Amino acid sequence: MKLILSILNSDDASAVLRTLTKQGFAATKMATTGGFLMAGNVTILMGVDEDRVQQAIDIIKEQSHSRKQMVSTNSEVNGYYPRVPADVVVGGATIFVLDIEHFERA
Ligand code: 2BA
Repeated sequence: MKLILSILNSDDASAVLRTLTKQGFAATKMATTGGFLMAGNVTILMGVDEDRVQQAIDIIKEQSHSRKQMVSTNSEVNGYYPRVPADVVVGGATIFVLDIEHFERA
C-alpha cells in the first residue's frame, strides 16, 4: 500500500474527491495553507493499493487545473511585500507518493 498526498487548489477539491469516491478510493481532506502565498489550499490523504496508484494520480491530474494568481504589492509573501505586482502560476496538483510501513484499522 502507498500513501498519496496531494495538494490542490481549494476550487478543485470537490471535483477531485467526488471522482475519487465514485471510483472506490478512500480519501481524507485537510484544510492547509501554502507556505509561499500563505493562501488556503487542500491536502488529500489516500491509502491506496499499489496497483491503483496510477489510476488515482490520473484522476487527480484530470480534475486539477493550474491558475495564475496575482500577488499585489499589498500581499505579504514570506514577510515581504513585492515592489511590483506579479503573477504566480499555482497548481494543478502537487503529488507525493510514499511507502507505508504498516496499515491497519483498529
Ligand atoms: P505555496 O507554497 O503557497 O506556493 C504557491 C505557488 O507559489 C507555487 O505553486 C509556486 O508557483 C510559487 N512558489 C512557491 N514557492 C516559491 C518560491 N520559493 N519562489 C518562487 N515561487 C514560489 P505550486 O508549485 O503549484 O504549489 C502549490 C502549493 O503546493 C504550494 O503553495 C504548497 O502548499 C504546495 N507545495 C508545492 N511544492 C511543495 C513541496 N515541495 N513541498 C511541500 N508543499 C509543496
